Amino acid sequence: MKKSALPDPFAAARLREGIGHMNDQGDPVTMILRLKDLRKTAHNYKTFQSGATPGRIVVPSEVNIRDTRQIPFELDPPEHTAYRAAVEAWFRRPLEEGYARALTRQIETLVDEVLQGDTVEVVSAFALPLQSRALTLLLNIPEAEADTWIAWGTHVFRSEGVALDGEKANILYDYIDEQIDRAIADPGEDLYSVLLASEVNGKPLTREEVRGVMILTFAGGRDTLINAITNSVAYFAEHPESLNRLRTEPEILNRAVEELVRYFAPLTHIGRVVTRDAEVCAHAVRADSRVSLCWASANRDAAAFDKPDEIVLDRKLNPHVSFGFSHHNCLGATHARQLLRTLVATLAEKVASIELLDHRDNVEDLDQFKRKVGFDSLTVRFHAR
Ligand code: EMZ
Repeated sequence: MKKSALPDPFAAARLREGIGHMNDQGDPVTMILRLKDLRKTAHNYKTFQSGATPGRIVVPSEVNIRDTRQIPFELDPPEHTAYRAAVEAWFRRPLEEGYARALTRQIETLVDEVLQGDTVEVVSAFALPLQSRALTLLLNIPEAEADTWIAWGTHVFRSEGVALDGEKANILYDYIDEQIDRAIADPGEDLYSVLLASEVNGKPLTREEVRGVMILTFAGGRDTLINAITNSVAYFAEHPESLNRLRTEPEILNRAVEELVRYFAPLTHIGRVVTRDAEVCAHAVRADSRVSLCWASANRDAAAFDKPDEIVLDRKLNPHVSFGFSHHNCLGATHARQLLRTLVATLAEKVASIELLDHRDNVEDLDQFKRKVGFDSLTVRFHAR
């Protein structure tokens, strides 16, 4: 098997029962594995809610390390609709020409850097700086700020050996508080200031709500993008023919990125809390229990995808759910897509081949399932064209 492959650990259970079980810190999760059931559940926010105790819809649950509600992620309609509308335009800025240009410059600079160097550890010396520098564009603040975030490491809530590290989370919360204070004292054109000046239903966002949007912005797009970037580099290392193809057929770029994102499913699943006794895929679930929408499994559902375990670079019909589904579809998706398209185009343009030298897999333990989601480390050598 190729080192860049992400096997599908859900295949048998998806076919057999359509659900899986995970005991997350004593608060079990029924995982929904088929695309059709997942879509139905995602639509039904009255029975399967996001607006539960903050942190409880995340798997692993973050209830012990977080009190702040992430917005709009941990809200249901109609509240969700109003908050989402208030932030939507800002998160579409990646489509603006100036933004795209700045992103291209960042990515070209970094790719030129790694082409100069000898060996590169992709997670810490490529994916993390790339994700962090690009985030300064999303926040509209100076690029130098990325150095602070790079020093935090790849995940804001996790550290080596500790899945949920409360002390590490506090670094982020304190940082965001300081930044909010700064924006109150000296408002600018950055996301903090824009949120502080925003209104929902005729009322300004509270400080706690601004924190909620900012925590989501930092946490939601961090390890997910790092996984997507690192997995892409590993894939192109083992598939130089795909890099070549993207060079000669640039028109397939958007499809290729969607397909990589489908296959990688950088976020395995997200939960919902059940509000009344109900059923998923003909299995009973009790009120106040948890279910999860397993994007990673649904993306390999043979009922929806031809050759689900293969990367078909120009896949035409691709209803993947890597960015979620229904009203909660990923707020950062425009940014993520723009970043990945620019990255893939830049690699195709500048890189002849990538030598994969060493790797350590990042495998999530989901009790019944072990899922490789990416790499803890990936050492490569980039060769210029
Ligand atoms: C939450 C989540 C959002 C959570 C779209 O996903 O991402 C996770 O990485 C964070 O830990 O808090 O933001």
